[in-house]
Amino acid sequence: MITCTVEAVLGDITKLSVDAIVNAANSSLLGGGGVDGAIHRAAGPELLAECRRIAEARRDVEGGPCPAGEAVITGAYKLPCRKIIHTVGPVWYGGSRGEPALLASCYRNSIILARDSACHSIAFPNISTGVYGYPKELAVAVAIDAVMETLPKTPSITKLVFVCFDRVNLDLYNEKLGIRN
Ligand code: AR6
Repeated sequence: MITCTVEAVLGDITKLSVDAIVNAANSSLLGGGGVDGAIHRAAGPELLAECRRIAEARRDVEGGPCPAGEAVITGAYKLPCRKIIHTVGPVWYGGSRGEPALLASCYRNSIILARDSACHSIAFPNISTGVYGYPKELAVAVAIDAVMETLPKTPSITKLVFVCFDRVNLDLYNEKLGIRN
């Protein structure tokens, strides 16, 4: 049974006052464009300093510091949320390189990390659907399925938000979540 509210909203994830927001990072953990750039700009330079320390500590991880599908957690500094979970989505190569399983891992591992860090609410961007080129419609299905499979194991998570940056993604999420507007 799922005791968690799951909803999709249109907006900028850096503005949310949830316990944890998720960043669509790259495996260096050292920032980039898209939502990653927006989060680092809004959080301030201390975020990059913490990411550097984590990356240094994980430099021997194969495919690291943070391989696709994995997640790490940091403070949120100037953001209104408490924590930032940095996960690395797969680059879309056409779907034959394990992209769906890696994308599902991002959602699963982020939720588990949130639970283990006493976060009760979590907000996700549409991981991999920007620079990494994952087709939006396919990514929505993977994201919602992964979340619905994980939430029964994490009852302390009571609110999960999919933050869409564009109307196309919002409509896809609402359709799959069964909400019409
Ligand atoms: N709030 C919510 N969603 C956003 C925001 C925002 N402020 N800004 C962009 N998006 P992307 P990826 C949406 O490219 O595909 C970075 O350089 C955007 O419209 O940010 O996983 C990293 O360092 C899209 O729907 O992430 C990596 O190198 C979604 O966020 C690489 O991009 C994801 O787009 C990761 O690529």
